[in-house]
Amino acid sequence: MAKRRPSPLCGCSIVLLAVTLSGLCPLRADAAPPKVMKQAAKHYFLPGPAQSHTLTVMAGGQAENAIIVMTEAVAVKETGPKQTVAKFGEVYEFVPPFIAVRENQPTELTFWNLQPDDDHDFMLADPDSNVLMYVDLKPLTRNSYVFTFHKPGLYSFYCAIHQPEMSGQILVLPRGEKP
Ligand SMILES: [Cu+2]
Repeated sequence: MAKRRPSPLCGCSIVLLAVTLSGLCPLRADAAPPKVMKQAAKHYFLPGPAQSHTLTVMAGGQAENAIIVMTEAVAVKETGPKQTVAKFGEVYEFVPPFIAVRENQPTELTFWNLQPDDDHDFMLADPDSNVLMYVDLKPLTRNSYVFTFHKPGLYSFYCAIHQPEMSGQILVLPRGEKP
């Protein structure tokens, strides 16, 4: 019985789709570039008047959408795997690491620090790597902020303590565009 050979067009389409998706929806952001890390001030701050044309962040208020972002322990000294921790150090990640929001749509992000004994932080940079805000995420806390992005584009966020792996991206879509 003759076997059906897969259509070469089909394989091509899958590769094209994968390339397109990897460009649009990276599963993991790159490490914070040096320009961003230089701006990792010792103090925490929210966006001020200088950033208000790009992003508004409020500690509370009305939102049209709500997303929970958790800090997940991938490999830690308490639970291992020991060999992984020995090789990589303790490894954490933001879950989800990729978020899509709409321009001018107030979106509440609530950060759950799930670790009982580890601090994390959240540093957000605009598409030109200018840091817009920097806040701490204490162990076993929930921190909510309402974000309103005023400019479409790809923003990056980082935990400055756990670089390079604890990073993510926020894609701000133009208001009328469906993802
Ligand atoms: Cu961290």
